[in-house]
Amino acid sequence: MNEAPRILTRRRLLGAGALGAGGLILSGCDKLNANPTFRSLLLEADSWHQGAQRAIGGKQALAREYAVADMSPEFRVNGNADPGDPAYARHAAEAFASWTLSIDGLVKRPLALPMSALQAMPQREQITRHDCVEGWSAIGQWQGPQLGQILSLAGLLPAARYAVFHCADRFGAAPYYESIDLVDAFHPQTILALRMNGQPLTVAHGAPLRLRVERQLGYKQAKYVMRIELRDSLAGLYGGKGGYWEDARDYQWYAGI
Ligand SMILES: Nc1nc2c(c(=O)[nH]1)N[C@H]1C(S)=C(S)[C@@H](COP(=O)(O)O)O[C@H]1N2
Ligand SMILES: [Mo]
Repeated sequence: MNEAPRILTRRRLLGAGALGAGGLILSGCDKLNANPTFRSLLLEADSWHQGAQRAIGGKQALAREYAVADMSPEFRVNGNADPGDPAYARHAAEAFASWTLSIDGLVKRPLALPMSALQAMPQREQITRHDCVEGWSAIGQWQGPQLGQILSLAGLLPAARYAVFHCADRFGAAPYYESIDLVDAFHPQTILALRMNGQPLTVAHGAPLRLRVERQLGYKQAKYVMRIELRDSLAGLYGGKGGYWEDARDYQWYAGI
């Protein structure tokens, strides 16, 4: 795994058959699984071990999706509203044109995905309710590629059990991070949202991309995701509890709603 990450361009993705012409927008739970290119990508992906596949069967219940009319007129900003980091600020100033998302750790092919590649992948759109433990909720629309298809491109090694999201922001000295297991990572509603309510994600809501893992609470919805690391264990990473709030305040790691 000392291999340099591959930059996946739109052309390369098209060559790999990962994308339909022009990319496609999907909504509704299993359209993506019914999509032949996506299915063959998943089936061909040697990323996947049988144990995990079995574990996923029956664990794919969907979070409720809402109609456009249900969308909240205002969606609160919570936690950090800007990473305030110079490298991040430079990327934000150029609309993340030279920024890449890193996928590394227990993968066969470490990747560096530019925005153009993420935007060219099949997109899932979903209107869901975000529930914060601080006692507020908001219904918003999210759009982006499914995390599962990105992990399939990287190819998981058999030991991979968790996806860790490393964020650009911190609280004091502690970086914000979060993690989920592979059941949630390959859940159809788990996306890396590039857009919110029909617009590119703003800095306050987590630009250039944030995790949406819809069956869990607000603090799992990591903003400012810079790097996704595949690990066999959460031990030895920061406080060892799998997330910033889990370490700092003993919040539950599995924040099921
Ligand atoms: N990187 C990062 N992600 C984060 C947070 C944060 O401070 N930093 N706050 C979390 C919490 S507690 C909530 S409720 C939501 C808030 O998302 P919003 O600002 O888009 O409403 O983001 C979550 N993800
Ligand atoms: Mo929250």
